[in-house]
Amino acid sequence: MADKTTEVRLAFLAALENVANADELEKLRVEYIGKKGYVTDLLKEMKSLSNEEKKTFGQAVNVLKNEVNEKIAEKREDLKKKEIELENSRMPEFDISMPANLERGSYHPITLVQRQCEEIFKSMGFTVEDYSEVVTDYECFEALNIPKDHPARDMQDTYYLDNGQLLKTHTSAAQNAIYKKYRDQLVNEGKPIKAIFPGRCFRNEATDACHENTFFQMEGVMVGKNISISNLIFFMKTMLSEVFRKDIKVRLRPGFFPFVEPGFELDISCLICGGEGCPSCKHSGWLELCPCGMIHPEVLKAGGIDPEEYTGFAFGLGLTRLAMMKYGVKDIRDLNSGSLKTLSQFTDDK
Ligand code: FA5
Repeated sequence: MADKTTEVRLAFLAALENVANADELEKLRVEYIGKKGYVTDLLKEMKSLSNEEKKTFGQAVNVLKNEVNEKIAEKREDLKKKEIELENSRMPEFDISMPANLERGSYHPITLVQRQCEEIFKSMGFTVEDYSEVVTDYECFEALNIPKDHPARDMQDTYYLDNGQLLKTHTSAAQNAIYKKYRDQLVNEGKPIKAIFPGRCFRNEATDACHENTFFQMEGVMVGKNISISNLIFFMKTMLSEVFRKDIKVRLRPGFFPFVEPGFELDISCLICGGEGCPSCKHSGWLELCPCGMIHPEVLKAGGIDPEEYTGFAFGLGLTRLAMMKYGVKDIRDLNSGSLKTLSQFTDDK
């Protein structure tokens, strides 16, 4: 009987060596430890054994079952790592001196990261919302706890239209409308609000390697009962590890925004210089990427949501900066240049 266990074990180890992907691994798992698997079948043979033999044989089969489980888990991790390495090696190296590839069109790198982020959040149950670029003062500031004379307005100067409307300075301008759109579902059906809204933003400010007057952000909000900072950190971590598919250094520090309390700045170690300091990160080694925090009660109230009953988090991801970091683009202005030399290099990525 002991021979049989050894036989099954050796056959399993040999088959495991040849497994090339997750589907094959799952097949092997079922073949060995599924209901009708070889290891499970061994137990059926116990009937013919004496009590003493049953004990030793049962133990041996259990040891084998545990080993098969462990080896399958190890292989799963291994395959995942290899898949990520392969994906990273396929990522286009950004090199502005390369000649333009005019044979085919290509997606803009910001579109690529935006779509990737959308997929990540959709898989976690978030809806993707669209919002206008021209908004009212109420949407962009007042509904976000920034009254007319608030000094925080100085941080976000923008372009105004004759009718008093303005080009939105941040995707947070859509928050109020999103709360109003989904509050009935939240209150009547107990369904948490989980939404992201990517969009173009505008600021009247001097440009440099990491600042543009026109750039993209992606806002995300989650509102429900007992939503806490842990939920916020979980979603931020998941998003970054899925986008970069490698270990990156992040830091969370306190940050002030009138529409969150408490508020944080989430920075990532600059991937252009490896954290040494360069023009892309204003020589600090860190890049401000995704401010976030717990939604201020006044903001929830303005959206028709009772802050005594519901809480939520919000974040404002700098999508353009994310594209810079992901593709190694040193100067943000290259992304708005319309230069085919720059943009055609992303043809091969989906
Ligand atoms: C805001 O815009 C807040 N609305 C973010 C927020 C949302 C905070 C929800 C809390 C809760 P900030 O001005 O820091 O914050 O911009 C957010 C991100 O947008 C920055 O970290 C950066 O990645 C990007 N960003 C801001 N200004 C520019 C710019 N001029 N050029 C390129 N990216 C920019």
